[in-house]
Amino acid sequence: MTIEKLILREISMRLKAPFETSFGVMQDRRILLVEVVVDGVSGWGEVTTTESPSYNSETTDTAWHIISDFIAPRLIGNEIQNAADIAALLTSIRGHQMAKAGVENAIWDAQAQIGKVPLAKLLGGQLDQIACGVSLGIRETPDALVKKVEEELRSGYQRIKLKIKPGKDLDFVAAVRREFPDIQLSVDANSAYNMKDSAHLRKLDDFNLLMVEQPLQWDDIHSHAKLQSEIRTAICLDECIHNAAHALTAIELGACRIINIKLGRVGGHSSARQVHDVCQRNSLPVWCGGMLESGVGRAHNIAMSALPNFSLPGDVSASQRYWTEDIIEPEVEVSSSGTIQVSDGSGIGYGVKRDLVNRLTVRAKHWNAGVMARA
Ligand code: OSB
Ligand code: MG
Repeated sequence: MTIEKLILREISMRLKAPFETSFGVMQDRRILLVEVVVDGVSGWGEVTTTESPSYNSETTDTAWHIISDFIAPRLIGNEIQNAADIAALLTSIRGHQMAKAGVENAIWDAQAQIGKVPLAKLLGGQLDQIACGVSLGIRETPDALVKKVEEELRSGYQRIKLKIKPGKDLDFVAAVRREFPDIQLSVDANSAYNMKDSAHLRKLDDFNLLMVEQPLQWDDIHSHAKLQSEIRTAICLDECIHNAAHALTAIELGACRIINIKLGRVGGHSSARQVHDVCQRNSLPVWCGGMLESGVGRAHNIAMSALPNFSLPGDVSASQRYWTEDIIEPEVEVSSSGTIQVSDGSGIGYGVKRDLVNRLTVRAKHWNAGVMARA
């Protein structure tokens, strides 16, 4: 396969409602889309950075820089056998997993289309439905949160995750648990606590939570191992895990009992599959995390979630929860039992609405094999 063209676009999309985490509020998303043309076929990927370096060290602008100045020039015109070979071509670029993932995933989509197979199948996926949960941003009051949970449960979602931060934690979790004693409930701190808070975090043990996600520093696996030995609630690592070696480190240290896999954070489908496999070999369940993606990233998340060890509901929910109009057709829909059907169309299995993407585009750059980059 020849990588003939690469088109990098920044689109601007406004979330229906602001989303608050311990590191800040997001609403106006700046999303990079990558389109590759491989053997005449267009494949699409999404760069899942946030606008500021608050979730991890990348931003929309660092990804634009790394793709423009390093990844696109390195790949354009290359002959490859398999999208799984892309990561090896990019090892001289340290870090920047989200930038790499956006490009690698677009090539996976193209390869699946060339082979006329669903991307989920090309990746080794076996599930034809995936289980869905929702991630709820921090609210003003416990009452407001309880109302939101009720609404999401009515839609059928199988697991509710609450964002927490110091000062907005135990009361909120207690209120939701009191109202809904039997639901699958978890919390996500996005690195808002440290080991001095361990006695406080131990109080979460009262609420029969499925997990507490990434309570401690974004890059500190060792402290999570200490904390896990002091609390009963299962720790799930998100921010800390960038590749399969990190996953193995966390497992061997006892730093978590569950891992959340995000395609962007680990650098694309091939690395995600390696993380999945390490967890499966060690009997750790995984689930698919979300980064408030547009439909393109969401479609990739669905394809990945068909792998067999995705045994817990993911943060992959309906397009409609995020966007007035999503950029794919059909939009992602969730059944009344909280599942998404894995598409059996080829590639990501959803069409990209080019007219809408063009209207949302604020900047674009093209590379053609044999021709210099054009703005
Ligand atoms: O930690 O899972 C997270 C959104 C942005 C950054 C980090 C996270 C999140 C979410 C949103 O929880 C999940 C979703 O896409 O619905
Ligand atoms: Mg998280």
